[in-house]
Amino acid sequence: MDNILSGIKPTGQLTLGNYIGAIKNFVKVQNEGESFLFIADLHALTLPIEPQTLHDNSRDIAAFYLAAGLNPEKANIFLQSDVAAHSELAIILQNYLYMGELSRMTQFKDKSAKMKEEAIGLGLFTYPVLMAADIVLYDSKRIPVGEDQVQHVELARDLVKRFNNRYGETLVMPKAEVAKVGARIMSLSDPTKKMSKSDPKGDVYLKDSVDVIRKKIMSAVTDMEAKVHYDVEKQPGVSNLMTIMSSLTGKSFEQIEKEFEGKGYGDFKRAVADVVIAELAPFKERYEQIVKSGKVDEVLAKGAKRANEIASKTLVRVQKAVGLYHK
Ligand code: AQP
Repeated sequence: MDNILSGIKPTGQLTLGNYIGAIKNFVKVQNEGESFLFIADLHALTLPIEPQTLHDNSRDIAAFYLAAGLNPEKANIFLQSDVAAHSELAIILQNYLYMGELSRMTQFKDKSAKMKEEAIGLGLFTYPVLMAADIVLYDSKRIPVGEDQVQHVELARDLVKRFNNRYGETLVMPKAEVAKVGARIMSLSDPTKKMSKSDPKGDVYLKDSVDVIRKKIMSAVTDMEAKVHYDVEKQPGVSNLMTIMSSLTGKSFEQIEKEFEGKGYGDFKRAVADVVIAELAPFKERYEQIVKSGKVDEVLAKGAKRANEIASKTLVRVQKAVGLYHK
């Protein structure tokens, strides 16, 4: 069985996009191999964040992992910063990726677009190097991610090929796994943009109350076509709501179109809100119980112990390959 790896940056509150594009799939695959599902707290430092916020968000994500159904007896849940090998390996691997490649990364271009060059942190630029280290440390072949992270996984694949060509078979080749539906949930207020934690306009947060979720979905941007039809170009808002419904119910776009034939957007949005609330409400209750139980730190410690065991072996393998390790 192949190892599975993925992570989430604790840069803000988790969104419905993070849930559909990532967490829901983590739960699905957790029994299909050993999984390493970490909280990417080092990655969260690539843009300014308050220390307390980073600390609280990190534990919060772990609690949401558990609330979503990740079983800590099977999945290794840990903080990236609890495994020093992530940083050590990144320092080595940065020599096998190039400035040109990193400057072509969409995430870097998007996030640095409005910044003055002098203010762009090096960490934002070298993000994919650390992400490549995250991936290869656990010999993981399967990387379940949303669409926006596929480019980084592709770069990690290039790096593995390059490294293995130079030093012999040392690193395992990873592959991104993207859900057929829901790999890119769009903002409710601007459906041409991705729903993002750091862009609160148009987000549904996993922590939102039932009333807030309903209100946000009822005021989602739609169009003048007045028909529930999947067409990302002409009807991006409606298509996004259909994607949300489809990924949470398993209904196809055709089924949804049929179900709402002749009905208005009000009826459709109410039904989407019902589906989202039905998925998230029980989840929120579990989350609150988990936070109260104080179990999160224990789960993180257990996950870090196992992660360190595997990661340190890979690190030594890489150190030996490049000629660093002499013991
Ligand atoms: N809108 C989305 N639709 C589907 N999947 C998504 N993911 C994020 N947004 C969507 C997936 O969630 C996982 C964790 O993402 P991340 O926290 O590591 O970083 P991100 O991709 O940059 O997510 P955000 O929410 O947009 O964070 P910020 O605002 O801090 O940059 C990944 O698998 C991602 O694909």
